[in-house]
Amino acid sequence: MPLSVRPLSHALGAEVRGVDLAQPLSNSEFDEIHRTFLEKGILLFRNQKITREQHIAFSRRFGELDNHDSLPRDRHPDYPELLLVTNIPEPDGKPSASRYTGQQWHSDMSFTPVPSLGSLLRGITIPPVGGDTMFTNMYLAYDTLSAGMKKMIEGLHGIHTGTRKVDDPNSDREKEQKKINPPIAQPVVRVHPETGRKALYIGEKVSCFVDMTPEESRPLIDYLVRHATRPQFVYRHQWQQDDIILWDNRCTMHIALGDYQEGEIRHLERTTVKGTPSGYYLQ
Ligand SMILES: O=C(O)CCC(=O)C(=O)O
Repeated sequence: MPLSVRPLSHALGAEVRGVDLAQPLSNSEFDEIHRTFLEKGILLFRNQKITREQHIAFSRRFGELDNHDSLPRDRHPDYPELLLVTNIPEPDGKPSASRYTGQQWHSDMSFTPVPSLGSLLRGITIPPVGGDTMFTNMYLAYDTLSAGMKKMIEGLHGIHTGTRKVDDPNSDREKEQKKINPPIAQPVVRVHPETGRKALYIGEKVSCFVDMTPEESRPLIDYLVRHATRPQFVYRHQWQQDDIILWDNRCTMHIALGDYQEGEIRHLERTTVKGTPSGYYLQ
């Protein structure tokens, strides 16, 4: 079956059909996938019965992979290129360290000096109802701001942290995150290195703007997140087993909704493609 593409929503996303990621892809197939990725921001591949090695090999075609040194508790013990997003308890019976992953609007690795280019998340065990992920288009978010707001945010830098909104702030994981990933500043407007388009770079991991107080920053952070996540900019994904979603972290944000029954297993695995440097540590 030849490769074909179907839009997922008005704002962003496409399903790519006619591709079996267990088989080697030709350069022309990959080029078409890559072009669609840059155009649509997220790609869905359904029904991909692939191994961990094949997941990693396909991801490598997009660039160098992260070994997740900034998230050591969440990576797969045998495959550092794989990040676990799971609520399956640890072998010693403790709750999974990654059970709350992504439950706030964010772009991956924004809390590191080299945020991610893109991520590929594979749905392995999906709850019978819910466990959805939402994605939003940060080009649209930027383009639809007024000229005055664009001018105001042009030189602003947001301070990103690695901590989670939904977690116990005193958990060992959160304490470790604060140590490994000190706050980092990132421009609020970034130019996508491949498309040349400007995208808003904000999210719920931003605590404050550089040279502004938290009180001054908060209303603007809240406004920009609310604006960026307007329903018309969003695609909501209902997972099926063996889905793979690839998203471009340079022009989208996403959130795991956590909308499923406690006790149901939800297990996904993610590779993270390294991006280009844009962040700097604060003195
Ligand atoms: O579990 C999900 O739906 C999304 C996970 C996530 O936010 C991430 O991998 O960055």
